[in-house]
Amino acid sequence: MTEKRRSFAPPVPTSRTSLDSAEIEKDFLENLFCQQGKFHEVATRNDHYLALAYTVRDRMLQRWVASAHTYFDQASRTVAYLSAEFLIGPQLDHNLMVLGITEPARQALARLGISLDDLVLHEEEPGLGNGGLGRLAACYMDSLATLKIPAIGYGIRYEFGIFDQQIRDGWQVEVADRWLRLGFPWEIAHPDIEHPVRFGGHVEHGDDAEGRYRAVWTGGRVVMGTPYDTPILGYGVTNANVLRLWQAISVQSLDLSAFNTGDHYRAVEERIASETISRVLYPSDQAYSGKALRLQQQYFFVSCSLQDMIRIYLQKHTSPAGFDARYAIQLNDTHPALAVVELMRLLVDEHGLPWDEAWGITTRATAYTNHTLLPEALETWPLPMFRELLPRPLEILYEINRRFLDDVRVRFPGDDERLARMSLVDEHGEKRVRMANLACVGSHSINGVAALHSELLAQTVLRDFHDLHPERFTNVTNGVTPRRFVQLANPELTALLTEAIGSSWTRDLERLSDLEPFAHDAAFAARFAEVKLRAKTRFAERLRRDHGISLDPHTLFDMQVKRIHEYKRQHLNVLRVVALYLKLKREPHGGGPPRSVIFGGKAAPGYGMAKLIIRLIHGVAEVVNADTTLQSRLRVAFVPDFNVKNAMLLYPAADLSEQISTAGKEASGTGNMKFSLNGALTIGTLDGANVEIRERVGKEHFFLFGLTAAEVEARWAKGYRPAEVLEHAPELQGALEALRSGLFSRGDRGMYEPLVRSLVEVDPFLVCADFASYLECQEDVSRAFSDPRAWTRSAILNVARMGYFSSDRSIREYASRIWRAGPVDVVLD
Ligand code: 26Q
Repeated sequence: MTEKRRSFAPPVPTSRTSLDSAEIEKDFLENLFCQQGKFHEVATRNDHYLALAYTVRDRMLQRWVASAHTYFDQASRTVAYLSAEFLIGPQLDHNLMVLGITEPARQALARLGISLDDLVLHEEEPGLGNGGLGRLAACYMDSLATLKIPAIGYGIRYEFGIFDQQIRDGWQVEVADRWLRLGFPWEIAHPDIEHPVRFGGHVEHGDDAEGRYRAVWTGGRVVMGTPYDTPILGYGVTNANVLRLWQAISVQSLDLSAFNTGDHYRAVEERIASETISRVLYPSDQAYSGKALRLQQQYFFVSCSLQDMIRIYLQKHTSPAGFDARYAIQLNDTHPALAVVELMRLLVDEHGLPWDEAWGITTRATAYTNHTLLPEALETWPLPMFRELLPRPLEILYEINRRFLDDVRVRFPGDDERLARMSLVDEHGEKRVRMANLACVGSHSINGVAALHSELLAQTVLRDFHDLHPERFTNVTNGVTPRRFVQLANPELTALLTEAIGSSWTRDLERLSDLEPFAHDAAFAARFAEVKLRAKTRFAERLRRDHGISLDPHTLFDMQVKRIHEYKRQHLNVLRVVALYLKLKREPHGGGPPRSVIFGGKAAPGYGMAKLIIRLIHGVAEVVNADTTLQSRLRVAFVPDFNVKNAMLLYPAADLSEQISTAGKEASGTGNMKFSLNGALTIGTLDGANVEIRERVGKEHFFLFGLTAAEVEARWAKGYRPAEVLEHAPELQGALEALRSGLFSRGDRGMYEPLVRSLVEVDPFLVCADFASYLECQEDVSRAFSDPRAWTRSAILNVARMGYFSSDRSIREYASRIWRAGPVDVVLD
C-alpha cells in the first residue's frame, strides 16, 4: 500500500469559542446582525433562534475541525454508518448541554429579555426517520462520538421528513413536514463536493486500451449528490463526528440544448425528476413498498456515500486496495444493502481491481444489522424494475449470486430447494431481488438487535444463512443514549441521581447500580416520587395548553407511544380500556386506582387498519372523558404528532410503560428502555428487549403477561380460532359488542367493523388469545400502584438496573466485535 504524503497545518481557532456568558451575548448580537440582518428590537423569534443556533454552532466548529484534522492525519479506522433514516431530534438544547453552556446562554439571553426556553420550544426537529430504526441511528451517532470513535453517518437529506400528524374528527391527517422552511442552522453545505449517480442506460462490454476486459455503463441519466454536514458532538470529550446527508441535484440547472430548441418544459422536467430523489421520506415502516423512487433513493445515497469514502481514502493512497482497513461499513437494515453491489462496481469497473480482491475488500468492510422478523417486511425489488434502473449493478449482482450459489452447492450438494431459498433472486412468480440475502452474502457479520430477536433470526428468516455461516451471526442488543433521554429530557431526575451517586453515570450508565441502596431510603424515595409527579404535572400542563386535554397528575399515567401497528397491539390496549370502562359503569368503585391511559404514534398513510385504531382511540376517549359518572377514574388521551421532541416530554411522565407486542414480532423496541430509565414500570410480553429488561430489573418489578414466542408458534400450529377464545371471554365479547354498537362512533355501527372482523375471524396478532392474561396483569398493576411506597421502590430499582441499555454499551460491542474500531483522542489547541 503506497501512501501519499499529505498533511495539514493545525486548524486556526476562531475568536468565537468562548463559553463565557458575556461573549455569548456579544456573538449572539453579532450573528443576529451578520446572519439575519436584524437588530435586537425588530428581530422575530426565529431570528433569535437562528442567531443563537449560529452562536452555538460557532462553538462546535473548533472541535469539529480539530477532530477531522486528527482523524485525517492518523488515517483512523472510521465507521461508516449507512442508514436511510436518522431521527436526530432537536439540536439546540442538546448542543448547549454538550458544550456546557446552557446556563451562560440562558443568562445572556435573559439580559436581552429573551427566554431560552421559548427558543428551544421554537425549534422544529428534522424528522428524517420513521421510528425506532432512525432514532437508533441517532443514538449510535451520539455514542460513537462520545466513545471517541471516528464515524460518519451517511444518509439522505429529505426535503420532507416524516409527515406531521394532525387529528380531525378522530382521524389522522398527514401534513407535509416543511422542516427546512425557516432554515436549518446546524448543517454546513458542501456544494464543492458532488458525486454522479447513474440510472437507466445500458452496459457495453469490451476491452480497454490495455486489452483488459471492461464493462462500461453509459446512457440513461445522471443525478448528482451533494452533501450537507451536521456536526455530532461527543459528550464529555472534544471529539466531533459528522452526519453527512446527500441531496440530489440535477446535473445541469437547465438542459441547455433542450432549452435552446425551445423545449423548456422538458429541461425543467428532467431537473425535477432528478431532484425528486431526495424529496421525501417514505412514511411506512415495516413495509417494503416496491416503489421505483424508493429504490432510486437507496442506490443514490449508497453510491454517493461509497464514492465519498473512496475519495477520502484516495487522498492518502494511490489505489483503493486496503479500503477495508480504513472503513467499517454498517448497514442499518437492508435499505443500504446495495452497498455490497455498488462497492464491487466502483472497485472493479471504476478502479480496475480484480473481482476476488474487490470481493475480499467488500465483505471484510461490510456488516449488516437486521431489524425485523416479519417476513412480509423483508425488502425485495421486482427484477424488471431493478434491471431498468440499475443495469450494471444487476450484472454484478448476478455474478455475486453465481459465485455464491456455487459455494452453497459445494456445501449442500443436491439441495435445490435450499439453493432456491438462498438465491439473491426469487424465481417464484414475478422475479424479485432479495435484499436481506444480498446483505447476508456481502457481510462478514450479521446481527439482530435483541437476544431473542437474534435467536429467532437464526431459526427463521435467516436460517439458511445461519446454517452456512453460523460464525457470522451475533447479537447486539439495542441501547439508547442517556444524554438525550435522561439528562436532557429529565433534568430533575438527573439532578437527583447526580446528587445521590455523582455524575459519572451520564457516560458510564452501569454506575446507576450505585442507586440500589437508595431504593430503601425513604427520604430519597420521597424525592424520587416528587420528581415523577412534577414531570407528570409538566406534561399535563402542556397537554392542556396545546390540545385542551386535561389529566390529573395524581392518576396512574399509563402510556403506549410508538408507531401504530397491529403487531404492537394498540388495539389490545384500547379494548382493555373499553372493558374497564364497561366494568366501571357496572361497578363504579371497581377498577382500581384512577388511570390516565395515554396513546401516541403515527400510522403509515396507506395502513388503513392502523388509522382505524387511531380513530377508535379517539372514539373511546370522547365517550370516556365525557362520562361524568366515572368521577375521573378513567381518562384517555391521544397525544398528536409523536416525535422526538414530544417523546422527551412523555417518557419522564410515565408510571407505566406498555410494551405489549405479540411475542416474536418486535425485534427489540427502544421506547421500552427510555421509559424504564425514567422510572416507569413495564407491562409487557416476552418480546424483543423486554426479555432482557425483565431479566435485569428483576421479574418482581416487571408486569409480565401473554404467550411466549414459542407458545405463539404452537398456537398457530394447532389451529388457532379466535371465535373459540371469545366464547369463554365475556369481557372481550362485551368490548367488541360496544364497538359494534356505535357507542364509540357517534352511532355509526359500521365504522370499526373491519377491525372487529379481523379480530373475530383471523386475529393475526393473537389479541384475543392474550386478552385475559393482559386484563389480569393490569389488575396486578392496579394493586401495585395502590401501594405508592412499593411502587416507587420498584421504579428506583428499574432505573438502578437499566445501565446495560445505554447505546454506549451497544456501540462498544459493535466496535470490539464487529468493526474493530477504537477511540482516537482529539486535542484542542
Ligand atoms: C422499507 C422499504 C420501503 C419503505 C419503507 C421501508 C422501511 C422504513 C423504515 C422499513 C422499515 C423501517 C423501520 C423499521 C424499524 O423502525 N424497525 C424497528 O427498529 C428498532 C431499532 O432496532 C427496533 O427496536 C424495533 O423493534 C423495530 O421495529
